Amino acid sequence: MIFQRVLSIYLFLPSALSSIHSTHDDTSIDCDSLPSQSDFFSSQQLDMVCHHRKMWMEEREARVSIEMGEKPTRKQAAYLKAIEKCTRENCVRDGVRRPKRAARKTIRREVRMMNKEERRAVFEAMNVLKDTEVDNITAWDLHTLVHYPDSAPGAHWGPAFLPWHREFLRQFEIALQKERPMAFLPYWDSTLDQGLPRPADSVLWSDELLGNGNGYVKTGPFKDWETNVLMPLSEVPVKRLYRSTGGRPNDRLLSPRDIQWVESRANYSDLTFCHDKTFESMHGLSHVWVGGFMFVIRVSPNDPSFYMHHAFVDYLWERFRQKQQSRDQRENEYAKKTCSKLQELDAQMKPFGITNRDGLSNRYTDEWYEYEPIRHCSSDRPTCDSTYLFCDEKEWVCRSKVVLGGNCTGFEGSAICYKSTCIKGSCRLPPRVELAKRLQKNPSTSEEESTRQSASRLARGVVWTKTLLIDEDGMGIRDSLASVTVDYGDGSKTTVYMNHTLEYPELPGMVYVPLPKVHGDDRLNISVTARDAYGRYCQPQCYNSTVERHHVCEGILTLSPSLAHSSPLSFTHDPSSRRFLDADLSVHPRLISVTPPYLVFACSRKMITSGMIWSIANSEKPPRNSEEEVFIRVALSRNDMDDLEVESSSLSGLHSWRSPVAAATSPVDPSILFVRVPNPELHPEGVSARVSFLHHGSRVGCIVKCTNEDGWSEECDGIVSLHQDPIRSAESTFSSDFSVLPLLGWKMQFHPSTWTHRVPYLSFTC
Ligand SMILES: *[C@@H]1O[C@H](CO)[C@@H](O)[C@H](O)[C@H]1NC(C)=O
Ligand SMILES: *[C@@H]1O[C@H](CO)[C@@H](O)[C@H](O)[C@H]1NC(C)=O
Ligand SMILES: *[C@@H]1O[C@H](CO)[C@@H](O)[C@H](O)[C@H]1NC(C)=O
Ligand SMILES: *[C@@H]1O[C@H](CO)[C@@H](O)[C@H](O)[C@H]1NC(C)=O
Ligand SMILES: *[C@@H]1O[C@H](CO)[C@@H](O)[C@H](O)[C@H]1NC(C)=O
Ligand SMILES: *[C@@H]1O[C@H](CO)[C@@H](O)[C@H](O)[C@H]1NC(C)=O
Ligand SMILES: [Cu+2]
Repeated sequence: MIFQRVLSIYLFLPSALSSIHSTHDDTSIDCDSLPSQSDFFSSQQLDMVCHHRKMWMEEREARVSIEMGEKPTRKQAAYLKAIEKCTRENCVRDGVRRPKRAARKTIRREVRMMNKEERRAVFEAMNVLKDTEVDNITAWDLHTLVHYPDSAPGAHWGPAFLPWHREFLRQFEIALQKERPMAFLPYWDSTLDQGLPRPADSVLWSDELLGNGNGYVKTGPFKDWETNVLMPLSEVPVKRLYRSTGGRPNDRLLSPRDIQWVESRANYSDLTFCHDKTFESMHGLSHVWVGGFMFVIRVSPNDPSFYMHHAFVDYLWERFRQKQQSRDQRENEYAKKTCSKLQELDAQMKPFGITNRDGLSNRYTDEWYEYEPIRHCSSDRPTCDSTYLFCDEKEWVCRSKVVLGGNCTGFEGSAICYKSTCIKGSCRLPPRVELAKRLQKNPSTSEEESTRQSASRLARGVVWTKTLLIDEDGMGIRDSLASVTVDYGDGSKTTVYMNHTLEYPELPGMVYVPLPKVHGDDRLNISVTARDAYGRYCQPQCYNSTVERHHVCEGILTLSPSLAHSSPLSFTHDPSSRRFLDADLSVHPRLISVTPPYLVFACSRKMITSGMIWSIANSEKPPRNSEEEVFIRVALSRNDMDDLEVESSSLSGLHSWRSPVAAATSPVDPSILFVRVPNPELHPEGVSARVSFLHHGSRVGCIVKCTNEDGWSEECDGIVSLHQDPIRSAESTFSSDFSVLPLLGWKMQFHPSTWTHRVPYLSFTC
């Protein structure tokens, strides 16, 4: 079989683009008139597929590749052309043919079936492509660019979808093999994950395989991969690999039933889009399930899981070919209805120099590559061939293992847990090992000790900020193995652990984080990361005060004394006041509120919204105060009078209190006194007290001012009224907690330079 060469047409050349507009006979898409019934999809899923299709068509019209540079440079075009040429010649290195016949054919294995060397070769090759720049664009990104709709207008939504991606994948595989001859394209059989209690807990999304799936990819072989395009549909600019595996409740992966359907189609027409929406739409499920870059067709090859998922789709197509078609049919049978001219059998497979028909060639799997099937287990052989898989003896199938901390409900007693054991529905370490771990982290890494460890870094002083770790159910984590690590950027790090002894207004899940004090023009970037009790990556979210919401961020804090250059987080140098960070103590005790810290961590595999974060804070209510007495603040400026005493007496005559002024003065502010009065919580009718000053037993005449709610002050008689109902209380800040008193009146939310202070109701000048 001879490949037709269509000459001189390559990526983004005007000639390639000009034909688009005459061939889009299929772009008016009405997502409201979809077939309502489908054996496979819910109506939401059908709707989603339709909108993806629409988006892709619109992007094709808009020629979005301009965001990556309008035209490939000569060098970039040459790179891609060389790969394509090499693909036809099945070469390993430029012009070098594979040495032995036996070594010519590539075996594609499931990603969990690779051995250590293969994993290393594949992941290294992928990283080389990511690190190799061709005129300022990485080789990896050039492949992604080929997948853009204006480059590949016929790659989706029609019968050419399968052959186009077959060719695209093989070119990519050649690119890998040029870097590491042993490499191949692994496939991701998502049916291995689909039957798990929670597929996002699969070991696939762990350090050893594809890295974490919750948010920025910060673990595994692709961690911190940069993309040269912003992630679409994101509220915040994301330019690194990003996922949200299983983040939305209605998404699913491919099921054995889907596979059966594919394998049982009578002919190619029945498999492809125009006659049946199922296969191409089905493949979209995994895209959407992974989320992030995978969510949008155009940019999905940014995520290596794209290639592995598509290799599975290609494998399923091959299974259909082997089962339902003769050799001749495989190369010639095509869809009767082609949806668009670009999808026709003999149309050019843009941007490649071959036709769609060439993509049906038997050569791909006769000569170039084949798929190694997964051997499922049986009662005779109740094992699977990978440490990442286990045998589900209820159904005699192999499934993916689940990571430590993952959900294994219903699989107790099986080998479902990777390097751990299924205990009460979750993968845990054996109790003895876990206990040892808990003991081991203490005391060498307790807060005090670890702070001392990075003493050099923190020599100039420590400030404390709060952070919050949120679990699967949107609640604060309480496990003392959960930790936060601060990287000071100079090689020193501190790890602090969760302390589950909490006192209001400390939120459950809260951890204090030590940060270096900054002075003058200092500006420091500090990276903060968190792990849950099982060591799993937690995705940081930062508060944006403009939109008053938390958004995904990279967990980098910029510290500076000036607000303009600082992350707007609250901090204090005083360990005894850090408890009140993010609290508003300028209001009536019943109205005291806590905001979530600037930096929080979603350790969940589900989406954690800003609303959920705020509801954790809002659900914490101040405890009711049942002490007999409370303190109010009184401001006093005096003209050198020693031996002054302060007195308060309730108007009901039942209570009176007297103290030397010196003993009642605030330790931090000499102009403030703390004066004892009855607790209004215990007196529903309210409390009124007169405050006055005495010198050697006789009352001193002072000028008294009363400052009301909105800051207006006027002369008054020194009587203050307190009430449990905030609107009936003249003085609204009072407490019986000694540790709060110096902070009473302060609203300690966000950056300290924006904290506000409320003056006491009573001010005396004596
Ligand atoms: C690559 O980027 C550098 C710096 O932005 C620029 O000077 C150079 O012209 C670019 N090269 C090409 C081929 O675009
Ligand atoms: C684990 O998954 C099962 C089934 O999906 C679910 O009912 C259960 O609530 C999950 N357990 C936990 C701890 O999330
Ligand atoms: C494909 O198979 C279906 C169902 O068996 C049949 O109705 C249809 O005519 C076939 N199409 C072609 C092109 O053979
Ligand atoms: C945990 O917090 C409590 C109350 O704030 C404190 O007394 C205790 O020392 C803390 N424990 C550790 C290990 O830091
Ligand atoms: C800190 O990060 C900001 C924003 O990412 C960056 O603009 C700045 O240059 C960094 N500063 C230092 C000292 O690294
Ligand atoms: C906060 O959100 C606004 C509006 O989306 C955005 O313009 C701004 O850049 C964001 N600020 C930060 C620090 O991310
Ligand atoms: Cu695609």
